[in-house]
Amino acid sequence: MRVITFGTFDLFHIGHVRLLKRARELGGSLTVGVSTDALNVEKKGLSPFYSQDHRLEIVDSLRFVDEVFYEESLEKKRSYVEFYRADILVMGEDWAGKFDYLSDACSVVYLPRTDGVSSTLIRDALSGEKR
Ligand code: C2G
Repeated sequence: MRVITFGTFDLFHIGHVRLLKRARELGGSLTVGVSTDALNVEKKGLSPFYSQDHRLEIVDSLRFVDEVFYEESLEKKRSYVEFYRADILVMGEDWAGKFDYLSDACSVVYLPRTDGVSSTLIRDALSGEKR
């Protein structure tokens, strides 16, 4: 079974590790779509701290990630699922229900997030800190 998941993976942290590890355990290979800087600006109005090249390289270096690519649009999920021949789409539970419309193309699974950590929390904590 081939698994696909998507994310920004900015300020890479333990929640990202656990999500990707659990996603990989659902199948025999894991493909990860790393959202581009432009997609983040467009959808969240926020430029990631790490560039897309660095985010992609970090995710690609993990032993439980087999393949990476740039996710350029949220609306292209179906074509990514088809192109990478994914059997299972994994998303964090913050997206629960949002991708059920793809269940004719693959299984759609939402995994629980890790509590107490996020890129936003790290960003906010560091921006308030004195050097
Ligand atoms: N995650 C987690 N626990 C956390 C933080 C994040 O399990 N404490 C998971 C998210 O649920 C997601 C993945 O890690 O599955 C990547 O998180 P983000 O970088 O925040 O990505 P996101 O903004 O959800 O993805 O098509 C979706 C887009 O690419 C955006």
